[in-house]
Amino acid sequence: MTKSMNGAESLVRTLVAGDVTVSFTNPGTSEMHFVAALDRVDGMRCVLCLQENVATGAADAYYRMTGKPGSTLLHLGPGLANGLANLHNLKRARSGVVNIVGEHATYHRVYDAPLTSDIEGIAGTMSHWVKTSVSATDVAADGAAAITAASQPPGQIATLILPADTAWNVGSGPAPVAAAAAPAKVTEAAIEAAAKAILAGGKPMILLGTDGVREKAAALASRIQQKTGTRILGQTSVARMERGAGRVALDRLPYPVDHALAATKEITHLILVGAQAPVAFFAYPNKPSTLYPPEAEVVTLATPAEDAVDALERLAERLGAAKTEPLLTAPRRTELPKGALNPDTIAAVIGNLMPENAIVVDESVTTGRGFFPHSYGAAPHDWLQLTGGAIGEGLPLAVGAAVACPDRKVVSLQADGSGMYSLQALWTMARERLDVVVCIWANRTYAILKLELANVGAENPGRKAHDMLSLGDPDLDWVSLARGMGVEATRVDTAEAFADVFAAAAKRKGPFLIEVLC
Ligand SMILES: Cc1ncc(C[n+]2csc(CCOP(=O)(O)OP(=O)(O)O)c2C)c(N)n1
Ligand SMILES: [Mg+2]
Repeated sequence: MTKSMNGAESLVRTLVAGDVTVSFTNPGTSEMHFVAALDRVDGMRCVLCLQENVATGAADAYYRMTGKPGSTLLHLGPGLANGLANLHNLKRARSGVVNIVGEHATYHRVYDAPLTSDIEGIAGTMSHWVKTSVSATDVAADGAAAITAASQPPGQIATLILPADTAWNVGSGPAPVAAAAAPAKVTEAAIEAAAKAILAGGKPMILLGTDGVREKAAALASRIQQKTGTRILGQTSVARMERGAGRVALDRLPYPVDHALAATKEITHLILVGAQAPVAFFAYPNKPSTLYPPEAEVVTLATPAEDAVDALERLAERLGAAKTEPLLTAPRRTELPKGALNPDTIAAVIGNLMPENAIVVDESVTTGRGFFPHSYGAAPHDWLQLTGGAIGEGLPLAVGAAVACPDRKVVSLQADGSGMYSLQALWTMARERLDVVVCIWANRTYAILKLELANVGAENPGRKAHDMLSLGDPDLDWVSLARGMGVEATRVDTAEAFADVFAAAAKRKGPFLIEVLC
């Protein structure tokens, strides 16, 4: 007699058939049938993460690098809750993911067992699509609907809640997955409005969001800039930028309010391509919330859900810029620096030694403010950033990028305070032999918050306030933390030593951590 397929296996087969081929997992009892099914089905890579925020952050980078959703496996409400901060970042990156969250068996919920919670309520805060399966025969179809929802442009969070009995009872077998819609094309009216703004005789600026800073879109924007003099800029945080030699040397709107206001001071027309009209991360006494002149006209050429490349192509055509050459950066290596380690010498080392086709994951916070100029002409690379301001995503993003692109070197540029939120990612790097070089900026402080304390106008902060912003006493020992999770590591305190160790780490395969005292 052939055994019939249970709900869990029907779901896993649906996921694989729907091209969801990776699961970042942290399972518990309620997910055991799903775990067993993973074993029976070929084609699903399972990556164990030792904290759920590692799983959700990894799923974010996986989408950014492949353009398709991966999945997570999380344990009831508390497991999902642990992953929420990076789901927030994932949402701000406009990535897609299918979260599978285990739940008590349908008949067990009335007993209010200790792990019972309002999972739909928790999921709803960070999901575009939430469903609890009601029976084993529905699970596969629900999974198929979740994949379609997650793949909706520009990427969505779909959370499927799986009661244990819907996993273990007899299921339907795999369900077909409907294709997601392609990104919509913008209207002719949007092209015309953008063209009018650019030709109005003022000082227009094109602000590029994630889809606008990718190689092809940025080159089109550069053609328009070269033809019309329109300034082009990336928004402050973008999910993925393609940079380096042979590409457009784009800058981003700076994070500090005064710098951002200086960058947009004279703008008369702001043309948005997959970007939001810029606002300050926080309010500060006597400073504006919006980061462009109030009288400037804001025109949306393309929303994040629309096709940015098509929109820029049509706009370039409309402006007679289709054949204008874009301004691409020549290869240029900055000098290798000597002496003390500081943000400038660190940036010079990274720019000079950038591995070819690397994926840079940047959660450098204060140390990284001025990194860009040193790598305009570096070997071509991708640059992933923190998009939602919830620190603790850098190391998980490095895991997801390395899983997505096993043939590329991942360079993780990591502030120390932010790194401590999810350092369990190091263990997954070792377990999966991921090709990541992690550089920790060990300034042993929450440097940014010291600046913010002054910015918000806090009066005479004393010892207690400063203690809340210092990471000393005891100093974190990143070399031991890494070794304790199976990652080789070393510490450097000069620019020469950093360059030597980084160059060697870039050449070898597998995870390596450099604690950079700065
Ligand atoms: C989830 C989350 N918790 C807390 C904060 C507040 N916060 C912003 S920056 C920061 C400290 C960052 O310090 P570090 O990563 O060492 O960067 P540095 O400024 O020293 O370069 C904190 C705690 C946040 N943004 N997100
Ligand atoms: Mg720090």
